[in-house]
Amino acid sequence: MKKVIAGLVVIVGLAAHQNRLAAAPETWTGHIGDSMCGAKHKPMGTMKMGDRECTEMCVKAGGKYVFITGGKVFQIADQKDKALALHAGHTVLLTGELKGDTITVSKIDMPKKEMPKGEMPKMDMPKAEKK
Ligand SMILES: [Cu+2]
Repeated sequence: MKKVIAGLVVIVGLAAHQNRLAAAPETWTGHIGDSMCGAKHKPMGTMKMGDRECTEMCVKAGGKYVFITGGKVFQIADQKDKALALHAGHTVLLTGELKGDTITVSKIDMPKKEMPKGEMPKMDMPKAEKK
């Protein structure tokens, strides 16, 4: 019996070791923010902004997109990923590889259950002509 347990410990230990070596993609739930505000958007004077507006503004002002999960801020390797602008300020499911504190993103998804109706992209309705 002791031998069996010892064997199991070795196998589990090896598996854990291999996991650490392989840079396997992981998926986190968090939100796309900006490097200027970090984990929390600071109110700018009297302006009231949502997370999305704040993230967009900060990035325009020279900030970088970051991924925030569990109060931790991670850098995003590819700043030109169009999904970042699309999901700025949103809660997302982000898949990628983490190295140090930088994530190389492979996929960004919206968690379906958290998609409020108000977040649907607005469509440009043709305006009724005034007569
Ligand atoms: Cu901001």
